[in-house]
Amino acid sequence: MSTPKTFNIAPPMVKILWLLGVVLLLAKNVNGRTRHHKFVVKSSPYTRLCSTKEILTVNGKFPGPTLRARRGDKLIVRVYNRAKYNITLHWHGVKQPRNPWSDGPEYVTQCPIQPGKKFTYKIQLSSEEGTVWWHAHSGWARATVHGAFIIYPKRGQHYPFPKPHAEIPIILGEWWKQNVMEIPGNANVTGGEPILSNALTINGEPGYLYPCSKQGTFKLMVKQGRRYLLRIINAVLEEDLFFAVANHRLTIVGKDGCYLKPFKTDYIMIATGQSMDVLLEADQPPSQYAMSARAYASAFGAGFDNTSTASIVEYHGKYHRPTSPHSPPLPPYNATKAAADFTKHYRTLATKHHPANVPLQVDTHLFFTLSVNLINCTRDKPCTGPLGKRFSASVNNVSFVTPSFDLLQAYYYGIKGVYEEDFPRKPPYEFNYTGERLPFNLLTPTFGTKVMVLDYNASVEIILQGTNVLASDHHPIHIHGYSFYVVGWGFGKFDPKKDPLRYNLVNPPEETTVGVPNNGWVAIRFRADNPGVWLMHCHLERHQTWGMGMVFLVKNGDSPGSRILRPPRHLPKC
Ligand SMILES: *[C@@H]1O[C@H](CO)[C@@H](O)[C@H](O)[C@H]1NC(C)=O
Ligand SMILES: *[C@@H]1O[C@H](CO)[C@@H](O)[C@H](O)[C@H]1NC(C)=O
Ligand SMILES: *[C@@H]1O[C@H](CO)[C@@H](O)[C@H](O)[C@H]1NC(C)=O
Ligand SMILES: *[C@@H]1O[C@H](CO)[C@@H](O)[C@H](O)[C@H]1NC(C)=O
Ligand SMILES: *[C@@H]1O[C@H](CO)[C@@H](O)[C@H](O)[C@H]1NC(C)=O
Ligand SMILES: *[C@@H]1O[C@H](CO)[C@@H](O)[C@H](O)[C@H]1NC(C)=O
Ligand SMILES: *[C@@H]1O[C@H](CO)[C@@H](O)[C@H](O)[C@H]1NC(C)=O
Ligand SMILES: *[C@@H]1O[C@H](CO)[C@@H](O)[C@H](O)[C@H]1NC(C)=O
Ligand SMILES: [Cu+2]
Repeated sequence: MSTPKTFNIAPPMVKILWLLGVVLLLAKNVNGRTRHHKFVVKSSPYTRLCSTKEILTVNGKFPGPTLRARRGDKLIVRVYNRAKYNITLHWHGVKQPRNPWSDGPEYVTQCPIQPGKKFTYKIQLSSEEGTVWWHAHSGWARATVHGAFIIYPKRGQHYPFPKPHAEIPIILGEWWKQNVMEIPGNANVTGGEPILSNALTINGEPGYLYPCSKQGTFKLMVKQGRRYLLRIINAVLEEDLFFAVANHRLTIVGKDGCYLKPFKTDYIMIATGQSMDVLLEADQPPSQYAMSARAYASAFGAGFDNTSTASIVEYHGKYHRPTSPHSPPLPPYNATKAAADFTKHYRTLATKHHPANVPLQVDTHLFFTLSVNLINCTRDKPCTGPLGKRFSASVNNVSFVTPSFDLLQAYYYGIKGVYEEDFPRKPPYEFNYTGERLPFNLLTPTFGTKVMVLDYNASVEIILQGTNVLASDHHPIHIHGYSFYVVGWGFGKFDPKKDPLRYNLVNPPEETTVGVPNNGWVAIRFRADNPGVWLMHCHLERHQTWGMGMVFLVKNGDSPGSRILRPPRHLPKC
């Protein structure tokens, strides 16, 4: 500093460095930070319900590690498969603009990572904010290979709701005493229902209502007068869930990585695949209160896990602990009305900072029926499904056949014979979709690996129509690569004349997994501005396994910024 030399050189250098700093800072603000993670998929022992099993984990944890990022950040996740099963990972609720290569569903966007191999996922966040999650998208591995993915507002930005004192991921899961990886194969031999789980879990713990499981029950310690943000994820394979905290009202502020207009409720219905941001005010007399979940299972005659999981919200302080925590009343398992009474409150914020960009003009009208089907058994013995038949499921009467080579590479490299482009825009026959005693000849679907081609930037409306073909059910439908606005819903058969008149085009909720009501329909809208190959499927694992899925192939646009990115090097091989 004192020598003339330094004195002469320092000011311009400082200026340059300062400018460089500003430029870097700006670049950082625009592009977000890049965060690196290492995920090792392996087998780990798990002891609950008086029995020990090996389960698949990431980094030895169940649930797996929580990812944290800010809006617009990029995450690089290196995945090492040290398990004996094929694995892929999916970032549920993340749009992956122009980059289906890192989306994850096996044989749709990639070949699986085989045992001993590795693959690096690049996750570019865009408009997501709130809670999303990640899970395996291969076989039934997602039962234990999953975790929370929390996306905070950009630096300097705030939540559009009162600041919580603390934030707690609440991951609702499911556990089988049997090796879950063998369940779909075993069920496919008989053609019947897959075996039911033995427990539901909260943050990996079945909780004190199950035998030998009291120890380890998840406990949330709270201070009276404080506010907590629960980031609730339904990672269960086979059940939609009712969830409540005894004596406490909950305020819903977000869903699927999009904010909602806050509303209060005594319970929530969270479908499998969904995530919710929920405020809990610790405003009750100090005590222990159960936080509990059980199935919402609306299909007539179908089996479901009829157990309840519970954890504890415990107030700090000196007081007499009750012998057992207060327990919340939860709606009965078949309470479709209670489910609808909850979901009907969803509205997006539609503010300057969180606008609702609902497509008002539609150029691509699609109508998709969702059915559970039966097919003839080809074994010597009758199958164990209804009427001695084999279960199947379909969208527009097409049961999705998973190929043995991924659709994305087939598309990108022009490999013929992997898929067909004739997925129907509407069902082959119009019938009284939700009627009773439908004719038997509607039961059998057709089979195929069919995609629906969409033009880049098409303005799409899809009516998702549940049917009563074998039995009606509530279907949580998830679309990869997109979020969409749920502009309408109802029970019964969609009426194209009357129902659109009641659409909410002002502040409909923006979702990535929508519950199609039992024997009902939803209308969703989105702009097809993300080129690539994107799966749409029911998130009830058995329905997906039976074929309730289809694939969108969204074409490239004209500008370089509207084409899919080049494939990464070292894609897994089939
Ligand atoms: C399920 O069983 C059917 C009939 O036996 C067979 O054609 C099909 O390949 C099996 N699917 C799987 C995924 O094992
Ligand atoms: C569910 O379990 C309860 C007892 O916990 C029982 O009363 C009820 O009948 C069961 N319901 C079904 C549909 O299995
Ligand atoms: C729910 O199931 C019970 C029997 O378990 C039945 O009495 C009731 O009618 C059902 N409710 C609905 C809405 O289906
Ligand atoms: C299924 O089996 C029934 C009874 O054996 C037969 O009448 C029917 O034609 C079969 N359907 C198909 C699609 O093969
Ligand atoms: C369709 O099914 C519903 C429910 O069973 C029934 O009320 C209605 O009359 C049926 N409509 C026609 C046209 O058959
Ligand atoms: C589905 O397609 C099969 C085969 O063409 C047909 O028999 C059946 O009636 C169709 N079902 C519906 C619901 O369209
Ligand atoms: C997509 O369509 C909208 C509405 O027509 C238009 O405003 C927008 O410029 C289009 N975007 C691209 C990239 O073509
Ligand atoms: C794992 O993936 C490879 C490549 O696609 C495939 O050949 C193999 O059958 C898969 N293994 C299992 C158990 O599905
Ligand atoms: Cu379903």
